[in-house]
Amino acid sequence: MLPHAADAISRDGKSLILAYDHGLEHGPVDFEPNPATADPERLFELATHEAVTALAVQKGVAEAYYPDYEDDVNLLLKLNGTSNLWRGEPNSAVNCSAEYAAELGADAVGFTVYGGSNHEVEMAEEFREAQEGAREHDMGVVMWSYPRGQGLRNDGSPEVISYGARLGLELGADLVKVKYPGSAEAMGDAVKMAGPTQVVMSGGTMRDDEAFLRNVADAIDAGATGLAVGRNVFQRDDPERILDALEAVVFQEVDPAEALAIAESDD
Ligand code: FBP
Repeated sequence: MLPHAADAISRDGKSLILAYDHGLEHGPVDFEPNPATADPERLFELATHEAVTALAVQKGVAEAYYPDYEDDVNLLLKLNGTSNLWRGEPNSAVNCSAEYAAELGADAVGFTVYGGSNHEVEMAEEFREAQEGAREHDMGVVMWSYPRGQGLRNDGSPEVISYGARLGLELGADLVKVKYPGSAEAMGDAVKMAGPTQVVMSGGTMRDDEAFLRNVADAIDAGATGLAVGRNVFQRDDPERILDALEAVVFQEVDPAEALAIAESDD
């Protein structure tokens, strides 16, 4: 396999990114199902699970915790973010530079782009600076490509998600994170649109083991190279167990039911 700029946050061409920017993006409500996860240390510990290829966090969390984990965890540093207290048209404040991300030891940077928002133009310009800065420091670039905003009626439609995947390629992301478009076929279309940019599926809201793992397996079958997941791991009572199952589904392409059996036997 040829080297890819996302290799530093992948294994054998696959990625399992543990996303933990929810304290900013959604607020404390996301930690209610499993209160221990409000403590970033719990997530850094989870990120040492061998299934996890990178942990995505914001600057403040990285500054406070990453020095203790830099040997065991690959860092994907988000460079922008917005709180759920913001009620305006979708936008995301740039709160960290690529240069500072490199100083903190990041392997890759993450950046949200809301195509279709009234702020799309400025977000694309800000992405340019992040992307070129990451190139200068040999860091991978992950785009959270979530088209949404005033101009979009159905931001979960397969067409819009394929367009979001394509924005990743056009703007120079190595990996683009898109919502699951509802079927393997639609995911396959998004993967085609992204070309050499790898596509990972966003975890989304909590659902039961089978339903969640089935979406992941379908996405992988369709050519996605993995997932970036938060709530479907850390909101569970036993996050390690679902990581065991995800490891089997993502890296060994094991069927979800068998993966769950493997996870049970590991307990
Ligand atoms: P989840 O797996 O919990 O959805 O996390 C992935 C993620 O992209 C996070 O990085 C981010 O905080 C959140 O979803 C944003 O989702 P949305 O804006 O759709 O609520």
